[in-house]
Amino acid sequence: GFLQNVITNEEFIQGKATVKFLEDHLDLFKMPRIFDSATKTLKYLGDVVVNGNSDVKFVDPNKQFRKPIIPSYDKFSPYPYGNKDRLNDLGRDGFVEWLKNEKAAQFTDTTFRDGHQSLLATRVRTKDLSAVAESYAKNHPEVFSMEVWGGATFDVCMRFLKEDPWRRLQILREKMPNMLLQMLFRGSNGVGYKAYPDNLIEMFIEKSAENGIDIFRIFDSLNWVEAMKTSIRAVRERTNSLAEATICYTGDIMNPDNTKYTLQYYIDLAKQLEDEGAHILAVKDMAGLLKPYAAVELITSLKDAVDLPIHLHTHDTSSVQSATYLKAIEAGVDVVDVALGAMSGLTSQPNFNSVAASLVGTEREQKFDLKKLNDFSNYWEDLREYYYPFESGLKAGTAEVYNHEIPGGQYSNLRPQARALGLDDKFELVKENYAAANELFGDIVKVTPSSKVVGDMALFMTSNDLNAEDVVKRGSKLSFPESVKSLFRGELGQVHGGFPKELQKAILGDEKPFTGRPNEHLEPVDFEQEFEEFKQKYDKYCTFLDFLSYKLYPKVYDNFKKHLEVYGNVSRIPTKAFFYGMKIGEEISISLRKGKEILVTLLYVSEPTEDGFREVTFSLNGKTRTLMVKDHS
Ligand code: 3PY
Ligand code: ZN
Repeated sequence: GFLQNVITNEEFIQGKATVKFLEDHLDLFKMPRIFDSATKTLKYLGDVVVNGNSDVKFVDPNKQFRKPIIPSYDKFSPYPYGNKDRLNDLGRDGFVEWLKNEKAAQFTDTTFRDGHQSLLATRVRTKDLSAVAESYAKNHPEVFSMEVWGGATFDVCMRFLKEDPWRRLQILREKMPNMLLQMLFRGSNGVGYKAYPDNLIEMFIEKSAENGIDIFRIFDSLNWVEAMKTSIRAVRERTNSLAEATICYTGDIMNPDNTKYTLQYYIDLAKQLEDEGAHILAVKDMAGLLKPYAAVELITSLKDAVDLPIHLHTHDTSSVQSATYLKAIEAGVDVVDVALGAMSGLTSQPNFNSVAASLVGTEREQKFDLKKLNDFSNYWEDLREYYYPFESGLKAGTAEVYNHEIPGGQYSNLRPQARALGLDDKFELVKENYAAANELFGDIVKVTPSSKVVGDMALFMTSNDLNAEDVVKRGSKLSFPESVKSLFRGELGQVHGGFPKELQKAILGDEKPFTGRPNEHLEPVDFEQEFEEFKQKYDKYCTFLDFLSYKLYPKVYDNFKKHLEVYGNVSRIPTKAFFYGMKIGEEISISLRKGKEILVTLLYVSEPTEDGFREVTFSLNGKTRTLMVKDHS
C-alpha cells in the first residue's frame, strides 16, 4: 500500500521529494480502501462473535438453516415488458386509463416492504431482497407493482440494519427495471413519525422519484386531506410518478351503530382526493377491519363516486381478508395488495399465490406462472428462518381485531413493547386499553403515527392501573405521555370531528392547540447552507441523499454514520453472520465491492484477558489476522 503510493506520486517521480516529503504527505499512509474495509468487516464479525448483535434479543444455538433457493431465470435475456415500461410508453394519464380498462385483477406484491414490516419487524436486509429481485422481475412481469420502500423501512435500515435506505432503493431499481416500484409515504410525516417542513417533504419526494419510486402511496394518519395536499402536488409537479392518494379505513360501515366513519364519510374523502389530483385511489385497511360484505358496499360506491382506479390494501389479522379481496374483485376493485405465500397471513397481507390461483378460469384472472410464484414463496419460507428472533409469535388470526382495531404492523410490535415494560402478563388488558384510549380520544383513525399515540396511551393506562373513567376523573393530575400531549396540541394535524374538549383541556392546561397544519409552523430547510454544514460536520463525501436521511432522522443517522466509520459497510455480510456471528471453522465469502471477494474463516476465540479482551483470530484470504475484542458480558 504505502510503497505503491509513494512510487506513483508525481513529486516523488520528478525527484522533488525532500526530507519533509513524508511529513507533507501523510495522505500517502492511507491504505487502499479495500484493505481498510476488510479490516472493518473483520472488526464487525469479531464483535458479533464475542458480544452478539445487540438487535438480536435471543439466539437459538441449535437453529438449523436451509439455503434459500433463487428460482431460475436467464441472466442474459432482456427483461420482459412490465408496467414500468407501460408507464413510460403511455405517460401517467394513459397509464391510468389503461388500468381502469384492464379486465384482469391486478396484484401489488408487498413482500419487500409491508410483508416483512408486519411479520419480521421490518428486519429483512437489502442483500436478501436484491438476491431474488432480478429473477422475480424476469419471471413475473405481470405483477402490477412492487412495494419496496417507505413506511418503517427507512428508519429500520439505518437504525437496526446499519445500511443506507437509498442504496436499497437504487439496487432494487437496477434489478427490476421493468417493474413499477412503489413506496408508502406518510404525507406530512414523510417516512417519519412527526411533521416535517413542506420543502423537505417536497425534496424527499423528488429524490425518491429520481432514485426509483414510480408510485407514491400518500396517506395521513388522521385522514386529514389538508396534510396530504403538499405531497400529492409534489408528486404531480416534480416527478413523472403516480400519486396514489389514500383513504385509511377504520370502524365498520356495515354496523348501524357506527355514525362516525360511515360510507358517506369515505365517499366524501375519495371525492376530495380526486379533486386534489390523485392518479389512483388507495383504500388502506391497515388493521384488516374491512369485512367481505363491507368491501362490496365500499368498492361499489367508490367506483360510482370517483373516476379513479382503486387499489385495496389490507392486513389478514382476522384471517378472513382473502374473502374481502374476492368480494372486492367481484365489485370491480382494480388492484389488491398481497404478499408471497410464506410471507403472508396474520398481520401481513393475504396470500398472493392463493388469491391469484382462486381467480383461475374467472373473467378477472391474471395470468401468472403459478408454479414459479410458488418457487418464490419457497425462497421466502427458507429465508424467513434467518430472521427468527423478529417473529411475533402470533399463531392464528383473531376476531378481536374488530374490537381493538390495532393496525397489523403495530399489533406484532405491541407485545414486545408490553414485555419490555413488564406488562407481558397483562397483554389482554393492553388490548382492551387500546380500545379504551381510542374512545377517550374520540375514536380516531389509527395508523402510523396516530396509532403509536393510542398504543402509548394504552401502555400508560395499563402500567398505571388506570381505566377510562380514572383518566377522565383525574385528568389534569396525570402526567400524560409526550406523544399524547403532542397529538392533542395538533402536532399530527386535526382529527375528524375534533378532539374531545374536556380531555384536551386536561392534557394541555392553558396551552393553546394548533388549528392549522403543523407544518405551517416549521422553518423551511435552507438546503444549500444546511447541506454544507452537514458535510462539514461529517465528511465531504457525504451525499445530498445522506443529508436527507440526516434531516429526517438526525440521531439515527448520526449513529449509523458512526457505525459505518468503525465497521464499514456491513450490508454485504451474509445475514447469518450479520445477526449471529460465526462458528469456529466456519468460512464465509463476502463481496466487498463488485469483483472484490474476501474469504473469511473464524479460527479461534481466546478466553478473556484480565482487562476483558478476547483475541479473535480469523483467516482472511488465507492470511491469519488477530483482533482484540472487548467482551461486554
Ligand atoms: C406505515 O406507515 O409504516 C404503515 O405500514 C402504516 O400502515
Ligand atoms: Zn399495511
